[in-house]
Amino acid sequence: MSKFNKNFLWGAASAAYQIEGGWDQDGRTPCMWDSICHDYDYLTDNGDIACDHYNRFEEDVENMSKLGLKGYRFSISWSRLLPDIDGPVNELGLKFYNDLIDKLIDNNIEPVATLLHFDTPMYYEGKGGWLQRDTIEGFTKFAKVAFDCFGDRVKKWITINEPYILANMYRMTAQMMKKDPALAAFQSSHYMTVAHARVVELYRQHAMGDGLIGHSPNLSMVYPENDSKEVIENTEIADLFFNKWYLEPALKGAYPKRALELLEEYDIIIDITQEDKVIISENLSDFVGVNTYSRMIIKDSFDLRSYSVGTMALTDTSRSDANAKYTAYDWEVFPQGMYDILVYLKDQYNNPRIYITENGAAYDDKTVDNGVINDQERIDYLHGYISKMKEAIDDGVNVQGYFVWTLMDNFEWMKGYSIKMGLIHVDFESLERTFKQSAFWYKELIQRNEI
Ligand code: GBH
Repeated sequence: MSKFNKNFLWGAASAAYQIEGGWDQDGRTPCMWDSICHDYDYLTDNGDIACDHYNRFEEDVENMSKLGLKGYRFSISWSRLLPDIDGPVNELGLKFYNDLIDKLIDNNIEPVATLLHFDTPMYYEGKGGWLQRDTIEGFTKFAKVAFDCFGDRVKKWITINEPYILANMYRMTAQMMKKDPALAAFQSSHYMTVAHARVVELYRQHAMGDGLIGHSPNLSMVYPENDSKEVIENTEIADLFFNKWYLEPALKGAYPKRALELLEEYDIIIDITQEDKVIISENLSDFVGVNTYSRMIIKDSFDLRSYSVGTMALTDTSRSDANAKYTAYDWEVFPQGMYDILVYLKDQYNNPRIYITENGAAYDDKTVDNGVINDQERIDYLHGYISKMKEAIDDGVNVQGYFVWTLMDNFEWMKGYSIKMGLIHVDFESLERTFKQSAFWYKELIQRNEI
């Protein structure tokens, strides 16, 4: 048994579009996910109601309190707070987040707010979203409103969640439209990087900017499938574009030189100005939020132009290990990856302050007789990953908190309601919430503060 520091921030995470519902309630206007769900035929599910958290947040905070959470990571819906491109603050949207934050604080739960979790408003997305430089300005204005309204009570801020995943959406759209996918991915990711730095700068200048600010990239340790020279080289390149491209600007103030050289070699010419470079170099994050779930095993072929085609073409998790376990998402359970990515961050980035902002697993939870939801597999997953996180802490990695993905079952993007990752089960007919066994397990872990 091994004890955590007494201030260790145990929490759970969520995102606005995945739980709030109330998609057109009280003046909210559509975000890109309303459009993906309503305007195309890809998906049968949508987030119109989701967990109806917008109307049931009080019950949800009470559940968090029963769980003994010390922190809660949520995201602010940009188009709920600012329904129009240059319009005023939506008073009812503002009230919702004020009430949520106050209720959290009343229950001794620290609010940790994410500004953008995949839900860019349509008033920007319709003009090209993160492929357009204008969006940086708009995002900065939104951040200012959020700091003005909530900065007195929210002292940990995450600018952008998983810019790689968002950039990848522009890549896929470009591909469908027979445009240059690599250009779309790298251009959009660059504008997000600049937006992050601008918002960090703004926060530092803000009267209530006395907390911490960072971003939450999705990170995975990369491993070569064999030790051939080509595979080793590809593994370095995968690391460069999957991890370092998102880490170096925020933690060291510049893109890795080798990455910029490769973009040039592949003739991927993106708009990076001198001013961008200055803003990035002058506004480093206070911490890095780590979203991590599995690992990547890198094989032989690599082409930056088709980089990340299919979700995992470059980053295929191999099934070569017969003993490996997989989640319902088909991702490999690999707790050692948690240890390795944390030690990597310590070694490569001079031991930064770290919060695990997402980690958790999808399983098909079965309900047994007396209403008990026995998700032993999720408990095993969490136990394995948290133990490895602790090992890394004992080896000197500066991890200050851990947030389970996710508080309750919710709208899992392209997978709709078919994928369940919550500590709390949600019946999407009655919207009734039920604690899973993993919730009771997590509660005990927090209480004991040891693994
Ligand atoms: C992140 O998605 C997002 O930030 C979050 O909104 C999302 O709900 C969450 O992760 C879960 O997907 O097989 O259990 O190991 C980013 C892409 C794709 C990452 C699926 C986790 C496998 C989960 N995610 N992946 S698991």
